[in-house]
Amino acid sequence: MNERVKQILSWYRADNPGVLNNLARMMMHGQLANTGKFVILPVDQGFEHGPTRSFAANQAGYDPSYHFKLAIASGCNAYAAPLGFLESYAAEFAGQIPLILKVNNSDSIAKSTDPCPAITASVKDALRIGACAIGYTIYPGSAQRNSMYQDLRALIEEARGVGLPTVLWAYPRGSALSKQGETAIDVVAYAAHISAQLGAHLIKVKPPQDYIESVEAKKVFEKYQIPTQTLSDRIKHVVQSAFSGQRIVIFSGGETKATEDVLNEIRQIHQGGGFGSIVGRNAFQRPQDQAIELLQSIMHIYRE
Ligand code: FBP
Repeated sequence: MNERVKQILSWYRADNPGVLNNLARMMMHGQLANTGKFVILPVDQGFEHGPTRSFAANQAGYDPSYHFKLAIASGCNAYAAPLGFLESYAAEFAGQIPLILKVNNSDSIAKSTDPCPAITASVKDALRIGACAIGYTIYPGSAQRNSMYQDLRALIEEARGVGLPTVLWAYPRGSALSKQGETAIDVVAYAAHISAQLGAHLIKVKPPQDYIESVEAKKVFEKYQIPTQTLSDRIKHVVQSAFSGQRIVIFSGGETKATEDVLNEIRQIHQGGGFGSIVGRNAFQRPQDQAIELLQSIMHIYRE
């Protein structure tokens, strides 16, 4: 284990050896092993957006085994999904890829202005399938955010008690925010900070835009001339907001786009000090060979 991985683990010194071991398991796996960088495959979009929107583009993706194979073949650090997908093939692929069990999820059939995901799996399920972490989504900005934070507090306590770290999807949305505000730099940085305060071990946010939602925050950005023009500037601010870079912050891929657009974004995330990416649709909606090639090009950038 190299010094960088040891340094990252040292930031989690309040945690027990089980949590540290599971963080190390993810950091020592796949093409980015021993770099302190992450590329994770998340496949909860079937639940979140529906199967047709998620898998019609590459119909192999309807099969849960496909995503295990994709994460393994491309050399990801981990594969994250809801209980159904994971438990159906966890035994077959045991020991081949670290798993992150998403323990809450929300569907988009009932559109809600103030969403609140349901708890859909337990810490016990995570242990039973051999997962190395639980995953949980919060929606800062939703009128229901406090119940998400409170449920999370109990889950983190339970997961930590049995040596499992928590990966937090921090996606600002809800009636307190404009649509643009969901990815505003001030809001994303704030969400990353709340996540760190709540005890998240890995924090996942969307790449922020050059837009400031809050009038009060705008004054401060201006007063201290905090740069927000380039994506790498904004990534830097988000990473700093999560305990001065002492929490692992990774960035999501978003809707499927051209390969060069994905790679340009990754270069800027890397330049800004991001710890990696969690790329779903841009991977599994491409044919398998192209998906592996793209994921490996992303890993190549993070290794530079
Ligand atoms: P993508 O790379 O496909 O954007 O996946 C990242 C992710 O966080 C998924 O885990 C999740 O299903 C999706 O984004 C949610 O996106 P949104 O809430 O914006 O619909």
